[in-house]
Amino acid sequence: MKKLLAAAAVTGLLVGGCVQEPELTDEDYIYGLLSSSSTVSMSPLDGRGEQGGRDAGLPEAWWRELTGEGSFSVFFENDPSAGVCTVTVAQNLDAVLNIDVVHDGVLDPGQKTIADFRTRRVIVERTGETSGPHGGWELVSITPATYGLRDQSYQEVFISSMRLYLDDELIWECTDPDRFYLVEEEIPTVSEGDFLRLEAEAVHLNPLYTPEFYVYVHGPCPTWPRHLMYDNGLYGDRLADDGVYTYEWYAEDTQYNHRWGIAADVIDADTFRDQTEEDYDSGAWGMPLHRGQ
Ligand SMILES: [Ca+2]
Ligand SMILES: [Ca+2]
Ligand SMILES: [Ca+2]
Repeated sequence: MKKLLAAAAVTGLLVGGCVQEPELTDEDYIYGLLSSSSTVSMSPLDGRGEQGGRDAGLPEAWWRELTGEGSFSVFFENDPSAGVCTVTVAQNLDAVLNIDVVHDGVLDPGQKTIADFRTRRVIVERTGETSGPHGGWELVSITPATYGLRDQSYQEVFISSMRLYLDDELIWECTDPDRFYLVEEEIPTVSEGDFLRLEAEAVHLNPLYTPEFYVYVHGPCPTWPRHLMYDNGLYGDRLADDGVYTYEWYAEDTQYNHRWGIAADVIDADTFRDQTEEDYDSGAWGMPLHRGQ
């Protein structure tokens, strides 16, 4: 049966080359541009991190494992015939949280279900020739990607700010995930070896524990693409207990198959208390980075 299907697919391709191609609409071109763009794509944040960590109360090990990514959806916020269009892109993310809370040197994780939704808004413009790639449509600006639970009524933890410093100079910040950044001029450039500091804040709508949550950075970090951020006045954190979580490091290419980008990721302390309850709660913001020399 599989062979028959494959043969039919090849035949279809051959026939397709002989018939007149249907004319592509602006919507088709924009979908093609956005779905193939590494700037627009949104990482599943499934990179591994250092195990344990310095703080008590953390699992012995945890990582997300992707089980399925929904189709890449685009929602047009206005008619592209004007030549400028704002588009929301969205993708479901199905995964499991592998989590081992028993500190015994034996990796024996439980699993919690992750049903997340990722979204980002973009502005595209028809700046080139309509005969060019993607019908002349180009990506002009993007918002950060926001990650959250598909059932938003259960989400209690959210990232509320991110600031990225290079050599102690602020190179990118966000306090509103609906803010647009020009792709050419406003996406920060990071090279291997750069001295970086990420600061992030988060909120908990219904805190039960102290700490309320844990904050992680995903990016070109040392050895692992994910690290715990600190609000203890150490490891680059400027002020203890001010709600600003910090990680400071020299950029390294440890993202394996992931693109060059950075994210702040908050996980509810309740999620980390055990490895059995279906209580996964997390939110994140992510931005691509330009890769320097
Ligand atoms: Ca264990
Ligand atoms: Ca702090
Ligand atoms: Ca729990």
